[in-house]
Amino acid sequence: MRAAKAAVPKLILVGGFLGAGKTTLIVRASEMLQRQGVRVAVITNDQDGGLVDTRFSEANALHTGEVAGGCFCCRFSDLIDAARALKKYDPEVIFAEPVGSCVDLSATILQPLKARHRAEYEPAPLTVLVDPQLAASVFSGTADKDVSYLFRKQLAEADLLCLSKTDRHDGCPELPVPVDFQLSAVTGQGIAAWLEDVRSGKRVVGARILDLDYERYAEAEAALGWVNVQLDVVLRKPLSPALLAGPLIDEIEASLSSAGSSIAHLKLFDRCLTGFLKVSVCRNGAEPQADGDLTASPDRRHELVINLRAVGDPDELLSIVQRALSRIEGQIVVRHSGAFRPSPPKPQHRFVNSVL
Ligand SMILES: Nc1nc2c(ncn2[C@@H]2O[C@H](COP(=O)(O)OP(=O)(O)O)[C@@H](O)[C@H]2O)c(=O)[nH]1
Ligand SMILES: [Mg+2]
Repeated sequence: MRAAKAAVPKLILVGGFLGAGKTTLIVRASEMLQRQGVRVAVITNDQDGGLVDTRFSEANALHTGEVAGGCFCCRFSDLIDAARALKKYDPEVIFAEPVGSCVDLSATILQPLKARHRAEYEPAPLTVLVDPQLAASVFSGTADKDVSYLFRKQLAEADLLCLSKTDRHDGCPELPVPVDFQLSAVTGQGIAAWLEDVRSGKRVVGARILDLDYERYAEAEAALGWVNVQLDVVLRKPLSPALLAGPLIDEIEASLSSAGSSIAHLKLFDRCLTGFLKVSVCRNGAEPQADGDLTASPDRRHELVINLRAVGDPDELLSIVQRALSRIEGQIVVRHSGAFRPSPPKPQHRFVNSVL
């Protein structure tokens, strides 16, 4: 008699453009699963270190691994290592969030997982999350051309297409592909149904493989400037995270807008002993949205992480961030500072056909 096959963790990749709501959805979905007794872990990803997403996931008490310094496709073996490092928590579900400018995840992540790692992980269908406002600007022709290119490619390879932030929008924008779920991480709408579907094993995983021109893809990614900064701050006078992070994000947003730099995602994480807060803006002129503890008491010591992705020169973007930081009254120790354009993607593996 054959021994029953041990259950392996479900690896759920949640893709979608910068600011679509991937981290927020993962945190909310993780809370829902944990309430049902399901063990969950998260893997974040970025081209650089100093990640808001990692700190936010950890602050929400989730077991969190990180692949930093390159996207999952270029660092596939780091993704596997990160998943293995999480095994000590015996997760039943691992959410993995690829870099928001990444495409070709089916060919470079899902197929290699199916072909080589099925005994360890069960990949779920590729979820692509879509911000309705970005979708509307792409399909009305008003979005940046490189952003539109990446966005359309992401849409084209989705196994499951989900619309995010439905609490803020009435109805569904016209999309060239059908929407599977309409989700809100604020009200929880649609999340249970999405989780049931994505965990069911009923859908083909990585059913679509893109026909992708890597030069054009590299050019579109390189149009974006990337800034990651991580600091320890000791304020002269105590402030709550809301009163430190709020004015900072307002000032950075205003400077980017007056410099004519189109924001893809500007996010700021602030943690002190009294609480934590993430504030973020996904387009110029938008009101910052906050997740975390808005009522935390003032404190002098803060850990600040700022991640900015915007169309523009990375050094100019970094100066804008530094100018805003220079107005903080207190001592600052810089733990990490990076400003660059993403380098051309060179996937470790690339399958041209879907693996059965
Ligand atoms: N109103 C609303 N805002 C959301 C929702 N999901 C995410 N957001 C906001 O959208 C911004 C970007 O979310 P985030 O999860 O960081 O996006 P990511 O870059 O795709 O991981 C944050 O300010 C979130 O608060 C949602 O369902 N409703
Ligand atoms: Mg994120």
